[in-house]
Amino acid sequence: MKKYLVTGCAGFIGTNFVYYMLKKYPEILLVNLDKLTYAGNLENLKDCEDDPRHVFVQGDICDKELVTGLFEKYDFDYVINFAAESHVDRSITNPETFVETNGMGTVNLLQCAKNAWYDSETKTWAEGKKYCQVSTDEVYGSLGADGYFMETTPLCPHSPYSSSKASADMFVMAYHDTYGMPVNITRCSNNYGPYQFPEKLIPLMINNVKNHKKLPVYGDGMNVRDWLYVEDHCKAIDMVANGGRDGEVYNVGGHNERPNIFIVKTIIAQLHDRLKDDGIDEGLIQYVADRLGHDRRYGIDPTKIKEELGWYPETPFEKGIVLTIDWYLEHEEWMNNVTSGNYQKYYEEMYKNK
Ligand code: NAD
Ligand code: TDX
Repeated sequence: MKKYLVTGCAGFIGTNFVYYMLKKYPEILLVNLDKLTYAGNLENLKDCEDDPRHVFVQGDICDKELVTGLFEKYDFDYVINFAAESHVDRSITNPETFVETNGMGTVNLLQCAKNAWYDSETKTWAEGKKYCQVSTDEVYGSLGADGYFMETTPLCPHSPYSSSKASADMFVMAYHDTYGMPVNITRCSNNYGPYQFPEKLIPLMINNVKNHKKLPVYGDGMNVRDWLYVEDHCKAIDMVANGGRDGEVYNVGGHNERPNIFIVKTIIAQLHDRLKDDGIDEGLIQYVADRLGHDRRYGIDPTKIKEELGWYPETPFEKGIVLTIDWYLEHEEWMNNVTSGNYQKYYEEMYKNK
């Protein structure tokens, strides 16, 4: 039975990954280490709380003693590091926590994995171990109208978030190049789907549209993101962990580029029709001040993962957005719970000067 340390899996992608893996592998152990920041939500995991294949541990990836103890207890085969501060806007107002979790947290995981897996006397790594870093296309910077990010594209991050993720990627490669640690890095484009915290574009807009709140579109609304349904990302991570070549980076994306305003108008049209609500129309759109340093376009070339591992994005956007809206409509209580309390304060602070 393979044993995984999965971090940050009370958040959006990690939650989806836990369900994906439990469905796929009858025999597996997933030890889920999550600090439960504002973005982590144990309610997400309630459908597997009685499943012995999933063990939840509340804690910080920066905590050396805790992580060392987990390696001693479980003798992991894999580490898959999802844990991160993940919101670009928050990184602009508070960069330090991004350096701590995304930078120092990653280095702590790498060091604990090395201590557990590397025999310094024989200078050998234990068989069958791998460290996987869940990274982002944002480490490559911003594209103009043409071209795509390849794995060979130089790192050129702009925001404090993407800089902290790029720094983490460099440490992962440093552990590979210096100590021979078996590693992979995945760099994925924008995900959407169930359990995404409504600070990110799609769930924020769904929630605002439903409540007839203004829809804050940054700048001219023509920034382009390459949207990927979260389950397709989970599948890619599993394939890379189990079949990726040692020391390689794999880009994950789906040639599914859309300007932000297209996304917002799609959500308006969908909810207008499905809720039969005439209060929902494009008059809700409000163009607001642009995000500082706003990357113009992301576009992934996923040829490598397709050719080497046979991965492809199975969910077209037209289907994925319907599945996503369905999920949020069916999980009104989830949305109410995550948007009560601190969320209101966050929203007022983040959007007051926009
Ligand atoms: P998220 O913000 O929804 O979840 C992050 C999780 O990490 C939360 O459960 C939080 O409690 C936990 N966490 C934060 N700091 C921690 C710490 N110090 N120790 C332990 N746990 C901690 O993020 P997400 O959208 O699910 O993203 C997951 C990963 O995927 C991140 O590494 C992110 O950079 C990467 N990624 C995200 C996207 C996207 O579109 N969301 C795209 C590409 C890559
Ligand atoms: O209110 C908004 N209005 C708006 O116009 C918000 C929240 C966003 N936007 C724009 C900014 C971006 O161009 O929408 C686009 C998407 O924004 P986010 O959802 O914040 O995502 P992004 O900044 O692209 O980063 C995401 O994808 C890559 C994730 O948050 C990262 O964790 C991931 O690495």
